[in-house]
Amino acid sequence: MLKIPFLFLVISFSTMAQQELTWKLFHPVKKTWIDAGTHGSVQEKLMETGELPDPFYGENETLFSWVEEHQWVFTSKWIVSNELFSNSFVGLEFPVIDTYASIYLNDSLLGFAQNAFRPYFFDVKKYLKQGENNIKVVFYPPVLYHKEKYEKARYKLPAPNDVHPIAIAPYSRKPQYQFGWDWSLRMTTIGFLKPVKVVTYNHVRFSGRNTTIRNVSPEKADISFQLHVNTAYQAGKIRWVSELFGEKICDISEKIERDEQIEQPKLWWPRGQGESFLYTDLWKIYSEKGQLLDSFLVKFGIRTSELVQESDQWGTSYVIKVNDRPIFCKGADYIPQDIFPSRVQSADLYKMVENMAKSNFNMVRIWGGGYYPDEAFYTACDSLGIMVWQDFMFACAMYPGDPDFLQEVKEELVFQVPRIASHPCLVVFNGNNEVDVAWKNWGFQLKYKLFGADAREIEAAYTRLFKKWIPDIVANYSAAPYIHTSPLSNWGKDEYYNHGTQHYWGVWHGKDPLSDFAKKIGRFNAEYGFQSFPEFSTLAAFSKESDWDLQSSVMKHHQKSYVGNGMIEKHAKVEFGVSKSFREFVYFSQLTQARAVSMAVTGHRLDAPRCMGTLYWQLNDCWPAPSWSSIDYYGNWKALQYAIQKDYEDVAVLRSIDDKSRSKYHLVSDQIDTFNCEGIYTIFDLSGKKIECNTLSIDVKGNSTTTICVEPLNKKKEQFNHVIRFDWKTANGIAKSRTFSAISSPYKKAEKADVTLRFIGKDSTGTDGVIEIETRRFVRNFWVFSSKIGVEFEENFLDLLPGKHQIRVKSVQPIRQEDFDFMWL
Ligand code: BMA
Repeated sequence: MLKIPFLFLVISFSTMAQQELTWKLFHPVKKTWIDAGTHGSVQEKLMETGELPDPFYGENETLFSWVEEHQWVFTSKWIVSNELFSNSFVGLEFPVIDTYASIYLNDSLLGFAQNAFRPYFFDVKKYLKQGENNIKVVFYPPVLYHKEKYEKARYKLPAPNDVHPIAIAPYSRKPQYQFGWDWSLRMTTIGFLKPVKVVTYNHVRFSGRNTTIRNVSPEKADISFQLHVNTAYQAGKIRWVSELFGEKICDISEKIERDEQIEQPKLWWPRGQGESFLYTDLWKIYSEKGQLLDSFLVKFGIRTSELVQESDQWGTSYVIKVNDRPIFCKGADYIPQDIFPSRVQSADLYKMVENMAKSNFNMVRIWGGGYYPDEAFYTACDSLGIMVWQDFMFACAMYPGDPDFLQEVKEELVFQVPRIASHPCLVVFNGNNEVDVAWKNWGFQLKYKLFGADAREIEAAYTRLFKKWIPDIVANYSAAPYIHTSPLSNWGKDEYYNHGTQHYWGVWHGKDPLSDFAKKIGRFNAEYGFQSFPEFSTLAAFSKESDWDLQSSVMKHHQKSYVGNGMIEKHAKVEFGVSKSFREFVYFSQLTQARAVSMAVTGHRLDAPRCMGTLYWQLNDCWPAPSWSSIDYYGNWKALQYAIQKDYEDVAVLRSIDDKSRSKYHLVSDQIDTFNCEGIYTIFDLSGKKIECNTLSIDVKGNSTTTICVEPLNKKKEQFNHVIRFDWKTANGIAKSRTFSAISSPYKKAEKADVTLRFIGKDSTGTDGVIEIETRRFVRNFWVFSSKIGVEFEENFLDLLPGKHQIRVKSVQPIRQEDFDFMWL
């Protein structure tokens, strides 16, 4: 059992002067110069000039492939004033260089970059002159850079997601999804993904900081704060003034440390378990002569985190404990929010985490084929109480184990581990996504002809990297628990579901029926999911209505999974019948996905404490396309997201289907305290007539399930089409409600004329308002959507009895009644 003490985060108000460089980009084919601003990839620059179109539209992706066949040169003219030159130190800070690049200043080589997962910094004063200076950065696209090595290699490292014939993704410390994935286009971006800064300073430069808790008890927490000084520094002392802890004189060294205590610490808790409390401190750092060198606004949280993997009556547990309390983890897998990382802003990251909190998540898994998110992501998770399971950036391929590669990984992790582990949200690090399971089960040996010494070399590289090198770095730079891979157990045989983490892919990648989502339950389900199509405004953003056909080349192009759209069709047909149009297919696809994942979540929650976690695949998208996401590229919630919001309630009503096909309704709590849950459940026939009303008064124990009722529900024990609504109160007295319909025989469906929709705008801009639906008959899974992108509905996909109903809506742009349309089953 591993325990991690605590963490934290810092916002810096640096007193060092900074300036951003602006770039020109040389077009290697046209031999012309392009204004390239402060940052953004070559591909984005070519889109800005109009040379290349939106890669998301139609099949435009294919027009981008030539870009990675050329070297690209960025230059910047930098006028160095006398004043700037008079500083003792001048540095160049490159937060993200993507990826292989030689960096020159006035023709002197400053260095070579080869890792997009860590920043680069160069002290450059000795190369500078007053007046005009020239910076040149030559980028070598990954395929060009590794081609020779790849072709000469004794064997090819398996990288099944890399769609290029020269599949070099595993050699490259660059986001793996950009080489192609089963939900992503290929776009190997080249350039500076963040602005390059000139930094001047005259004393020490603080390049990072982190915090570790040594011990936590109800009486006190021992905390250690570190400031990193990792470029030229002068001997001497600094005065470190903290608003919380007072002042301290420290010797300057590469890592300046101070140990502090907090009496009766207020703990940080994940959402739903208590307050996600953060301490705030202000640090001011002075030189011996009293000059202010830097200041930091620091927020930190105190908690312990532990991963329990023990033999038990079922097999091997996988339980996350926070502050000694086992937590049932609920959430999803998060992938990069854009194929162009430079486009993702802090506000987008915040919005994504806010979506998680709104949907009652308490955990997110940052999946290993993307990149390490910016501070804004973790800061949002800290404040909204979302636990982070952090993968390191390795996925579904075999990786090298040579010293150069290991050294690069070390440079990356020495930067990333303390940064991420300093946030209270971080609860576990994971070495890779599906590397171990792939080697053991995906037939790599046959496909890539890897036997004997070659196979042994690959296995040794795995052990060296994921079982020795990375865990040593994690232990040196944090106190976080670590697992070498996920899943720890493959899907397939019954016994496999009894051990550790599980990625259940038996429905999508196998032949299992949809109902198996409720049955194949791992001890901690870190991936499982089903694809759907995004809504019409999203489809319209990348295709013409004439492409709205599963056989059109555009729809086929956007479907990146080898399994294909046929799998969606197959299950949608079983669940909802043959769709009469493409639009209906889109709707059915979302309903099928919601049903599939909901069934799984219900199974997982009812199985606690045997099962202690559920993370569905996948939360979001990096471009508009059919995929496993519950929120599409433009932020629209699919049917699944609305279902998850209800399924993940801390005290939820869930429906399961038993062996006799009867519906069972359960009250499920992941709260720690026992409380009396009061409520009612009401049964209506489809005309809206109340048939029965029953009171609920249940002593809900911590982490428990109580079955409320089983079909047939009414006192006469009759089976009939009905709607059942549960209204209950949480421990804090918050009113909750959930409605289900149970349809066992044909009924007269509503026609177009039976349903009217009215939008009542709340204010003059029309960005906020209410949708009023009036229906004369029962409508099932009523879906209202907008032709405009960015409209948020408070609820959707509802079962509505005859009468008037209201749904609150919000939009980023003005909306009118004509923008809305709807459909139902
Ligand atoms: C898992 C993930 C991803 C993939 C998904 C769907 O393997 O880790 O690699 O996109 O399944 O196939």
